[in-house]
Parts: sequence; structure tokens; C-alpha cells
Amino acid sequence: PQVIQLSDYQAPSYWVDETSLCVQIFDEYTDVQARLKMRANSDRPTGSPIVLQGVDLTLQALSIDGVAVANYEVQGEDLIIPAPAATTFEVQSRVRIYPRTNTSLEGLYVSGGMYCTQCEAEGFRKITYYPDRPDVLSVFTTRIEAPKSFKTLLSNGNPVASGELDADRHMAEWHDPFPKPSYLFALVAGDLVDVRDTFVTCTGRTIDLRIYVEPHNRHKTAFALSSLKKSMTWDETVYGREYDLDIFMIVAVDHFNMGAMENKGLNIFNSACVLADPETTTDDGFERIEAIVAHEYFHNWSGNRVTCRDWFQLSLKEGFTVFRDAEFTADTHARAVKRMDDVTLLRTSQFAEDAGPMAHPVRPSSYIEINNFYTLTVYEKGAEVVRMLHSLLGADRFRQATDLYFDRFDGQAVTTDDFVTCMADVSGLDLTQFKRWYDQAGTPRLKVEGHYNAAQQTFSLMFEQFCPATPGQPEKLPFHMPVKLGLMGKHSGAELMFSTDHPGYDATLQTFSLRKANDTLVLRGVTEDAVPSLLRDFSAPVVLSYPYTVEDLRHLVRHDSNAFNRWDAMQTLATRVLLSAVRGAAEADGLKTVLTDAVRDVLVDDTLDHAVKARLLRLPSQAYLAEQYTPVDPVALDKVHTDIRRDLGQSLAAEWQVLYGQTQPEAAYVFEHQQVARRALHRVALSYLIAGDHTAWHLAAELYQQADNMTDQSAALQLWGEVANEAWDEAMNGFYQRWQDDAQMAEQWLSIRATVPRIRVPEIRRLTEHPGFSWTNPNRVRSVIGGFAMRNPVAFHADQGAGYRFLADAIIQLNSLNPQIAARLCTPFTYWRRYTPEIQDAMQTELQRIVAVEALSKDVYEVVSKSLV
Ligand code: HT7
Ligand code: ZN
Repeated sequence: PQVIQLSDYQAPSYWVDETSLCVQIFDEYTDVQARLKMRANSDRPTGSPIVLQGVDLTLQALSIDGVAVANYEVQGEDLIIPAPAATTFEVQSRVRIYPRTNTSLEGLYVSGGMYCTQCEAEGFRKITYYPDRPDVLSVFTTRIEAPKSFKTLLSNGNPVASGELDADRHMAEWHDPFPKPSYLFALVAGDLVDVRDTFVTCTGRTIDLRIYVEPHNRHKTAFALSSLKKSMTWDETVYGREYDLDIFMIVAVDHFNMGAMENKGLNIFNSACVLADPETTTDDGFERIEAIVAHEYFHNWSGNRVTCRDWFQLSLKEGFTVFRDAEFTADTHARAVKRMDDVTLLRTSQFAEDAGPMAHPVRPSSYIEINNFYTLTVYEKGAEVVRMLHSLLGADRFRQATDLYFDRFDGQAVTTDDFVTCMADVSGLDLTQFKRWYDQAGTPRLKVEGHYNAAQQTFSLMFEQFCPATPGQPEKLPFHMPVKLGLMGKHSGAELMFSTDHPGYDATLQTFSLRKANDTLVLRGVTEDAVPSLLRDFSAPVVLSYPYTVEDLRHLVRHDSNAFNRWDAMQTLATRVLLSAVRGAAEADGLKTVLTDAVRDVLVDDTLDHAVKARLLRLPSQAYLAEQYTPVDPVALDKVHTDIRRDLGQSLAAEWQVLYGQTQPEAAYVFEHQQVARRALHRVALSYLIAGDHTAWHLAAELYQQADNMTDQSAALQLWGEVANEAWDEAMNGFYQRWQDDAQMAEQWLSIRATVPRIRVPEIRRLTEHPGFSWTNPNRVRSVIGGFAMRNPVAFHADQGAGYRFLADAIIQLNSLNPQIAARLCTPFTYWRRYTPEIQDAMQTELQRIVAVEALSKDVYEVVSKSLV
């Protein structure tokens, strides 16, 4: 397959000023007529052929300005038409497509009887021939004709016409005045109900808000609607961004490859990421839905009004928008807690990506299939890069820079360089070196050492940075990284004052700008020896090492004035203990005692916020630990993890019991911080009680039976599931009977089953034959196959590779149905080199089996072939 290179980028030869579509939906097929008002790009050589993309289209007619075109050529996905004489002209085409058999869920497809589209990144070419690239912006008018049974006919922009065509068919026409690339096009036709509200913008305009769902989901729309209004207010207040169209619509669909899509004025959501009610949605679910609604809404400016020049710039919209949604959640709930959760994800999964064969910079320089680059690196690390700009500029100058960015580039398709230039223009900072964060892959290592000189009252910090090699990038240059820091007095436990004459230290932001590979920061006026608190709030996405003693770490857990770093010190301490046990190190037993004492301290500390306390008490996950050493033996790692959880459960049994009792519900379920935090802590206590004594499963059973909410019920089922017993099977059967008709609950049920540690391949195969499972529904696939292969390490790695064979079979099956999903499921195999030799062999065998499949999609080919290099 062809490799697309950033260095090959060329501006388009033609613009499309206006696009008119007529989409005629019939039972077996859909006809799409397109009229494209095109104009030669005067910056490009004249006489270039017109190149339009199309995939799986049956071309029925093609003309330019009414004259049929016969001398076109088809090369792969390109339809090439010789240059017309005129510089402006209209290309007219008619194609036939088959949405009912489109299982890739790209382009126009049918989900549960509803027609809907997914065009990002390159799905529009499955609808009509078009210059399907993000730098071609066009004003769209869309006419939809369909049987009347599809009562709702939607597209982007504002509705301009609707009416009857004949006794059976009707039409609707939509016009979107904002020029947009084809990836933001959307169309929906279904038998839907809408729930409505309004929002009055900061300039007094009233916006019509609608959520369209299938009738049986009407009761699950209120939360998303209120999240949407919160997001609209937040974007006005924090970024000065007002909504622009008169109507904003959200549609929920069951078959969807990702979480949601920000199509202009018509966001399409995976049902699981928008539908919610207290009876069926967990606390995490509510928080996720709120964040995704916000994320898609924020794209209206960061992505839609200002879009990407090419797909290498994807992080321009995704990194920035993830940063925006994270700040929204931090402002709405608990800032430090949000940071802990985001950093956990980054360290567990993005760092793994950075260390694996698919490692790529935030702005990749090449790809085979762009769908493979909707990654944690582009999204989450991209957001960290924007966060670092925020840290370097400070909130006020950052806001001035984003104002400049939206103003300067409104209605344009731009690059990450353009974004950084706005930051530099406003701040006067030289960000040339900073841009390496966009171009160099890999997680930098930051090694720091400290030295206190009592006579001179100085504390010196010696910094050294280094970034490991990644595919295609053997050598790295130093990064410009903001290191937020403080000193905690070793004796007083207080935050110490200091001064410094180092030009890289910004006292207002309490941040040191490290630019060199090696540098020393001398802090003066330090009245006592100190434990440095480094990289506060995780101010740069790096792996930090400092020769902390376990006493230093405990000191930070107790005293650090930065809540995030208190938690981080506890994570470092727990990681050290777990890894020493994995290595079978001599000091392991002693360290376990230290951990028990540290956990006890936290357990009995009544001053801590419950959400923070829950996170301080949770051990680092096995996935995170597996990132810290090689070769990994997942079964041995699970044993160590289980043993230490059991030891903590037993030695602190009385304390866990007290905590469990103290965190019993006091009021009926509401999704609000205090309650969410209390439930999180209740769960942690329960998990240790069961880890320490399996007979405590009856507490989980009671919680399951008595809880008035899904957060407690599903947690109880999961914890209870760790202990094999018949009562659990009965409870699970009852759960399915009760909820099988609710899509989100059926997915939840499949996921709980697939992640029970004792499940093995024969049972998982049976689960794929269960009526609740479907190979063509990505949510069901994610619940079962994803649950087993990505969230159940003991089961996946059990039985000499049986799990790997099962996963490879699933990938091969999905390769022809839905390549995007198939490629994502390859992720566990990409880390094969981290494991013990037997596992490496077994996984490699499966990768070879997959790569040998005939008609392998580009998506799967790219991941598997890069993994085998
Ligand atoms: N911008 C969207 C990314 C996306 C997508 C969404 C749904 C289905 C397929 C997709 N391919 C790419 C989602 C977002 O980041 O907001
Ligand atoms: Zn996004």
C-alpha cells in the first residue's frame, strides 16, 4: 500500500466554492447527485487535471457544465478528469451506493434501521466523487429524499425546505453557510424523536437545541442536553466562543466506530456516549458523556471554524480540543482528580504507544491509513503539548493567543505551526525548540538530582533529559519542557521560599523552562534541607526520575502542597514496592511494610477529599506496571499484584471495614462530586475487603442487591465476579433478563462477563455466539473482544496462547467487516516484544498469520507489518 508523506503536501489545484447534493434513499440502494462549483487555484500550475476521490461508488453519470465527460481515468481511489478550459466550472455526477451492506461504518450506512454518515477522515469518498481532503472548504446545500417512514431527515446547517414528493416519499433541504471540508458533512434519515431545549448566547441569540434518538431512548437525553448547555456557557466564558448556527443537533446511533463526531451543527454520537439516566449510567459514564458532549461541541471552533490543512495536522484540532474538554471537566468537577485520571491514562497507554512499533510524533510525518492515527499520542499527548504552551504562557496570554488564532484563521485550514506561531506572537517567546514536541516521537526521560548546601543555603537541581529512539528516529534533540516545582522542607514539612538568578525560571508561574540536555538550577535562600516536588501537576509528558528514598516519598505524600504530586508520590512508592516484589528483590518484604504504613496513614486521614483518597489508595494497575520493566510475565505480575492487594486487605482489614461502613450511601443517587467520591471510596474499600478475604463477596452481593444506582451495581458485580460462585452466575442471568433490551446495559453485561479473570477462550467464544453479541456492532465487539484482550490480562495470557489465537481469529473476521475496528484490536499484539520469549513467539506466530491473510485491509496491514519490523 501507498505511504502518504507530509513532505509531499501540495495545495489543491481546484477549490470547490459550493457543493449541492441530492441524496435519494431507496430500499436497496441510494443515489447521490452532486454539483460542485469548482474554481482553479491560481497558486497552482494551470492545466492540472481534476482529481476526485471515490470508493465503492457506481458511477452513473459525469459531466462538466452539462457536457458529458467520457475521457476520465480511474487510478485506485482517484477519478482523474482532464483539465477544463475554463477556470470556473461545475462538475456534475450521479453515483449509486449501497448503505445497507456497508459494514465499515464509514460513508453512508444503516444502523438499526437509521441511515447515518461518518465522513472523518476519508468517508465522504464513499458517498460521492469529491476532492476529499480537509483543505478544500465548501458551502454545502443538501437535499434528502426518502420514504416517509424515515420521518426525520437531517443534514448540516439550517433547514431551508421540506415537503412531500408523492404518497410515499418526502424531502428536506439543508443549507450550511459556513464553508467546511467534506469530513464534516453529515446526513441522518430515521424514525426518530427529538427532545428540545434552547440556549441564549452571550449576544442574546436563541439557539434551538435538539437531541434525536429512537423513541425508546427519549428518557435518556436530559443529561446530554444539560451538558451541552454547560459546554456552551463555558466556551463563551473561558474562550469567548459563541455558537454560530441557529440550530445545534445531536443524533444517537448504535453502530459507531468511535465515541462521537463533530459534524457541523449535526453531531453524531455513539449511543453509549450520549444516552444516560441514573438507573443505567455509572458515575464514570456520566463524566465521560459530559466530557464527550463538551469535546464535540468545542470542535465547533477548534476544528470546524478553524480546521486542519491535512491529516498530519490532526492534533491541531484533537490535541487542542482534548485540552479544552479536560479544562472544562476540571472547572466543573475536581481539578486535581481530573489530572490524576488523565495522567494515569497517559502513562499507562500513551507511554506504551510511544515505546512500541506504532510510535509516532504528535504530528506524524507519514501514514498508510489515517484511521490508525486517531491515537492517544495525537489526542492525549497532543493535549499535553497544548497544556505546556498554557503553562509557559500563563492563562491570560494563552487566552490572547487563542483569540488571535481563531481570529486570524477563521474559515481556514491550517497547521500546528500556525497555532504555535500565535502563541509566540502574543508572548514574544521563542518557541522554535518547543515545536520539537510535534515532530519527535517517544517519551522523554527527565533525570533530576538535588543537593542541599546548608552553609550557602542553596538547593541545586541538576537536570538531564534524554529521549529514547523510536521507529525512524534514532536520535532526538532536547525538548523545551516546563518543569513546575517547589521545595518541601525536610524538617518543617512546609513549602520553602527561594530565589534564583537562572533566566529559565519564572517565579510567577513557579516553572523552570528546561531547554538544554543538561542544566543546573540553583535555588537560593533555602533555610533547610528539602525534598523537591518536581513536575507539579505533571507539567510535561515525561518519565521523571529522582533518587527519592521511601522516606522522601512518604514525606511528599504527607506534606506536598500540590495535591497531584502527593498522589504521584504515593504512586511512585507503590510502584517501587510492586516492582521489587516482581523482581523478587531482597528488600521487597521491608518495602511492603512501608507501603502498608503509607496506606494506613491515608486510610485514617479524615481531612482528605474522598475522591483523592480513593485514588491514593488504589494500586497502580497491572497495565501500568507492565510498562515499567521487561520481560513481562503477565501471569507472574498478576500474582504479585493479587498477593499485595490481599496482604493490604488482610493487614488493614479493620480499617477497610470502618471505611466501608463510613462510606455507606446516605441519600438517594445523584451524580455530584461528594456522592461520586464517596462511592469511589466505598468501592476501593470493598475491593480490598474481598482481596483480603474472598468470603467478603457477600458484601458485594448485598451492595448489588441494595444499590439504587448502576455505579454500585456494576462495581459490585465486577468485584463479586472475581470470586467464582453460583450466586454470581444467577445474579448475572438476572441482570441480563432485566436489561437485555437496553443496548448500553447489554454492552455492560457483555463487558463484565468478558473481564472476569477466570474466563477462558471456550467461554469467550460462546459469548460471541450469544444473542447479545454482534460482529457488526463495534460496541459489542469492544465489550467482548476488547474486554478480553485489553482489559483482562490474566485471561488473555492464560493457556499457552489460546487467547492470542482467539484474538487473531477475531481480527481476521473483522478485517473484512470493519477494518478500523479490526486494526484497533491489534493493539495488544503490538507490544509482543515486551513479553517473555514464549509469549513473544506465540504472539509473533499470530501476527504472521494475520499478515498472510488475502485482501488484508490497509488498516490492519499497517499495524501488523509495523509490529513485525
Ligand atoms: N473527530 C472525530 C474523530 C473520528 C471519528 C469519530 C467517529 C467515527 C469515526 C471517526 N474517525 C475519526 C471524533 C473526535 O475526536 O471528536
Ligand atoms: Zn475530537
